[in-house]
Amino acid sequence: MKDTILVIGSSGQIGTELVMDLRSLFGNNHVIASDIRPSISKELLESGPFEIIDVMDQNRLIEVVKKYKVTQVYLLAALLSATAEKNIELGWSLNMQSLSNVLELARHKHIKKVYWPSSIAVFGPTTPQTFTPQHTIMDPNTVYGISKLAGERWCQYYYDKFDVDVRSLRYPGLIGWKAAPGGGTTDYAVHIFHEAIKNNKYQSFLSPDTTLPMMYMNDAIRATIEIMESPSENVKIRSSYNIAGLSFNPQELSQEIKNYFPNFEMSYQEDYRQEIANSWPKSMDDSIATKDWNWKSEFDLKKMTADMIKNLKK
Ligand code: AKB
Repeated sequence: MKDTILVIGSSGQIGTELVMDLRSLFGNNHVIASDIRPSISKELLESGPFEIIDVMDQNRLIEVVKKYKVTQVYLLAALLSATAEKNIELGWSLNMQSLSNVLELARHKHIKKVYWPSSIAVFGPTTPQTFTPQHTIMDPNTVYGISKLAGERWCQYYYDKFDVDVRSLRYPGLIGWKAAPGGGTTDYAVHIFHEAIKNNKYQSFLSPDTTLPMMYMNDAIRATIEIMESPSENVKIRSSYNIAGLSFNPQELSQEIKNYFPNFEMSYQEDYRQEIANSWPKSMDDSIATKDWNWKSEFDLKKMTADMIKNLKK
């Protein structure tokens, strides 16, 4: 039997792209998009099923899973780092309850497989910041990071105790042109492209030398589908895998953009997000993902910038 996939949080930055790629692999009617708000992507709404779901409502989740005979869930709904710092109770409850609801669906055999994203935010100020290892100190000091670390432990727990087939990646900052990011500390790396094209200038809320791990969306979607499609025995880590793409700071990104817009002006005005960024790694060691399921990123700064500008200009 062919798998049927439910993507929860499909109107966001990752979901918008992931749904379309999954639909081309599994067939349009085998990938159900869902979100608490409608998608702004016409392509997504017209190419296959879409359901309004509040992920906190377990009965509604079960109803949709039964309606479409869903076998896999990709849970993307979450409050990201910057937004969660502004609303700590909602950040904690949404990020934890949504995961718990989906893991429970799997424990009670309504579904067979779960994808849930973690983040580089699981690391904290005393984690080694360069080439951060898979297994190291984890002392997150943001609500988002704390919820992601707790979520990783829950994933491992459900795998160990109930044999739930859950898979996860620690996403770095994600950069794509199809949909806007929503409330993260790494969002500047998307906004800068839009502003460069529209206004030829950008004010960064992170300092020029704030290096963070980042990844182009094409790589992130490929990594997500690759880990979900890997044979179960290759997925040896059931908390979450480090994955690496590229690392850069606002100054380096603005230099690269200047190759396309020579008069581009960059200014800097740090805000509360600087402190969040300061607590995160600068680069990641993803050698275990490479060893276990053959992960390798393809986009460097030059290739990513060229692709972003080409597509946004259209
Ligand atoms: C954020 O900035 O909150 C996210 C993340 C790194 O998980 N992009």
